[in-house]
Amino acid sequence: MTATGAEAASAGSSLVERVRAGELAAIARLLTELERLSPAAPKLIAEIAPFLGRAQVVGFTGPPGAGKSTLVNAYIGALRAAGKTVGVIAVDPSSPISGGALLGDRVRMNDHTDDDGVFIRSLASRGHVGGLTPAAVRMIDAFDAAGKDVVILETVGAGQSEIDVAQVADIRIVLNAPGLGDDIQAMKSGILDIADILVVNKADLAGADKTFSQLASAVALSSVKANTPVLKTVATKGEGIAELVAEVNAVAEGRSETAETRRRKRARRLLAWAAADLIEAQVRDRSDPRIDALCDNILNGRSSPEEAAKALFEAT
Ligand SMILES: Nc1nc2c(ncn2[C@@H]2O[C@H](COP(=O)(O)OP(=O)(O)OP(=O)(O)O)[C@@H](O)[C@H]2O)c(=O)[nH]1
Ligand SMILES: [Mg+2]
Repeated sequence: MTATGAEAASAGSSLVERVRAGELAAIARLLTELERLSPAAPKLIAEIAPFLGRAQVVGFTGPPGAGKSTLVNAYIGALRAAGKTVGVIAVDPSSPISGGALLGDRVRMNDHTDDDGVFIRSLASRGHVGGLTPAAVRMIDAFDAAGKDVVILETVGAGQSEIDVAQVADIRIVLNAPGLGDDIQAMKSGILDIADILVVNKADLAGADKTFSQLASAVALSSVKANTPVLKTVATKGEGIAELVAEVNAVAEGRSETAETRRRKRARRLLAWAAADLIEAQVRDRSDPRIDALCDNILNGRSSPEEAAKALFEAT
């Protein structure tokens, strides 16, 4: 095997040094180590820690085939034009509906495959030590350490684990499109609630106005934040992308959080989920007279489940 110039130059450097120098093979390796939480991962995580906290994480979530990858492709174009480097994590839904999405995502983001400023990585939605969301967060950190200005997360808003992943984005774009099993009722409940920006993609198709007014009324009626913008895009033609970039910037400026705060928020979310899982398992399975007594209280109407849970939590 012959070493390339970059490899020869970096022989002897640590993996993280090579990542910092922008070596693509090193970035790929770091992503893999952190994704799998390999034996080397804890040391790598410690090594990259000083370099973290710059990247902005933008999530694109929506039903299969809504045009997420096509929109991401166009959005990357706008970011590159503004001189920003980009890492993409495309969570493969492994769903029967959009089977082959892994390949599909790559094809739709094809404009950027020869650009060293864009690194696209697929993430299988199953089989991660400790869960999909922590794996995605570690990969965000890997891209952050590699100096990517923006990390894009593409997830299908289909199952709970994908909605969880979508939630770790700093700015969440939820898109829908006409002609996907009809209306927004088809969107998994909970997905609209996480939106910072709503997008009706495929605005060139008949039915786009209907989708738009459904989303607009969802904003007016539901738990979606009342001032959530609703935009129209035609991802295939790049229409509406400048407006989308402007909205993302407006949301980011409105928050005025530091990147460090955003990282802490992500960590807290992971902790909350892990704690919820742990408590669930313990309350469900552990043999404990205190838990039995609380169950009795619920059964005989002395306390609501919420009150019993509070009593349990406060006692621990
Ligand atoms: N007419 C029209 N078609 C679009 C538009 N955006 C995307 N498409 C098409 O919609 C299809 C699905 O696009 P994708 O970008 O792969 O959608 P996706 O949401 O990433 O799909 P999955 O990753 O499989 O969930 C493709 O054939 C696109 O060319 C648009 O604005 N207008
Ligand atoms: Mg896609």
